[in-house]
Amino acid sequence: MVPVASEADFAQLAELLEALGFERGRGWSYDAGAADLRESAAKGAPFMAPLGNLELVYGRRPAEPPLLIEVTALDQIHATVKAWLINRRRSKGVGGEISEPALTDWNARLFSVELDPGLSVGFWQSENPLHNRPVAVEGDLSAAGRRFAIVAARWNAVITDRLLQGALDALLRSGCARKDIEIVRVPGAWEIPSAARTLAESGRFAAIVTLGVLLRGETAHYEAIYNEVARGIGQSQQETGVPHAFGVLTCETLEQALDRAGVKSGNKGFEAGIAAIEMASLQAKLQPEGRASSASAVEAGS
Ligand code: DLZ
Repeated sequence: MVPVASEADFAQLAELLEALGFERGRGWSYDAGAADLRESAAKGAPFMAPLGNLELVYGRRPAEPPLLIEVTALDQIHATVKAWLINRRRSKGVGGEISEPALTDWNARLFSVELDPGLSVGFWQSENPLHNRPVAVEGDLSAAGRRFAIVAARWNAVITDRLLQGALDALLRSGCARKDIEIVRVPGAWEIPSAARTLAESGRFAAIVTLGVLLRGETAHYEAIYNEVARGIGQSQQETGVPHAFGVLTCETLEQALDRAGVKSGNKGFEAGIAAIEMASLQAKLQPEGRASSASAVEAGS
């Protein structure tokens, strides 16, 4: 923690950070000569970033400028700060200098903003795309070269057809070839697990997308059917090792189901398609040999 030189600097930095979208947290302040005999007034203002880290540095000379903020979209931040400085000059008549982003000697690009002589902030972005990324194995969102099966119920077809369109959209736009998608229609949600299991056991698919709609108001034994469908899909996934994306909606009304099938709040079929793509990729990465057994090229015998 380094104290800011003056109250004016404090205000300027706070204004800049707020303009960049930092969320202001609950601060603190006390007056000079407060009961515990502090000599001067002081205040603190936390600014929160969605993702933060703490970096300890040893063996390097102090950074220049000493206040450095690491960002993930340097050029965008540069444009925003530039616009903020122009606006500030117009509205308050105060200046400020901004440098162009330039390479540093630590494999990063950096620009600095001088709000006042002696009050500078630097913004930087690492040139290494893996810098500060948490170490995690993640699936990619590419469906190219993999086979997928979609099992869609015909019951409530006005909605399941929309879910199917959404799932197809996700697969095709992520690079899956149309020939590598098998669509299977079943009478109702009840029949989804057995068809999904047969497809999974065939070993031909990298992932299965399951789509259906159960309406509480119109379905006798709603809970029993839903539990069995969810259990059956989950069991098929666990016992075959093939990822099954769950796109079976459970809604109170037809209107609510339509909203979730693309009318208002996104398309759950699309979301299920994306989940299947990610899980197919992840599954392949988690194999000891790191490759999918259900790639379409392998299937085609090429
Ligand atoms: C019978 C029935 C009912 C009442 N409701 C639904 C529903 O809301 N959504 C759905 O997908 N299927 C429904 N079904 C059909 C059953 O899932 C199943 O297809 C039939 O009972 C035949 O086995």
